Amino acid sequence: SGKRLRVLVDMDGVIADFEGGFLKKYRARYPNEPYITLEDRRGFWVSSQYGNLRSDLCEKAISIWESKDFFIELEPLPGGVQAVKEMAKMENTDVFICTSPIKHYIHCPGEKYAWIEKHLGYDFLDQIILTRDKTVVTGDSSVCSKYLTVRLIYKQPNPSWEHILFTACHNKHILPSSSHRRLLSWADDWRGILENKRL
Ligand code: UMP
Repeated sequence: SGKRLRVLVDMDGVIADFEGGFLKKYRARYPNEPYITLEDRRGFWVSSQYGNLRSDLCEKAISIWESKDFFIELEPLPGGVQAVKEMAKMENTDVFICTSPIKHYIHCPGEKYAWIEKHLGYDFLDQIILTRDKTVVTGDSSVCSKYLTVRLIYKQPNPSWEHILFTACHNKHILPSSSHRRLLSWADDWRGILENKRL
């Protein structure tokens, strides 16, 4: 069934609900501060949009994901865990979870490992790639929620993989482009994209 595929699957906004988890904890911690609904989110960086709302809110937003238990308590996004498990069982398919930890490293990297163990199982700990620059990682296909402008600031503009844009609240308004196929959700045809990459 065609060539062997290496698929890089992002965590935040693809299999783990970073945006939903952030908003819930931000509102609980700062009940009297303004917030941005998921409907009104624009741009990958939550901190930038909060900072534009009022400058001190940038730091308040950051305080949420720098807190203990933020990353481990993120809810799985619908269908994501099931899809990744199914993908990993497919013939000639290597699945890696490729995610960028925040630089406030005291909780985040360990909790990302714990999240993978909790939801995907102990053996999946072999499949984790933590990197702040995903372009140094090679693969055929990468499912990620960041969009073009974020890619452009990467140090190497031409990674070896094709970026498949996973629809998230912050990128759903961006028009489709020939260089970025989309997965609307895990109910969308990810199997078809993989088979197409195998040709
Ligand atoms: N992140 C920030 N600031 C934001 C939004 C997200 O630092 O405003 C962090 C959370 C994740 C990382 O650790 O960025 C995104 O990881 P990837 O989705 O690129 O793997």
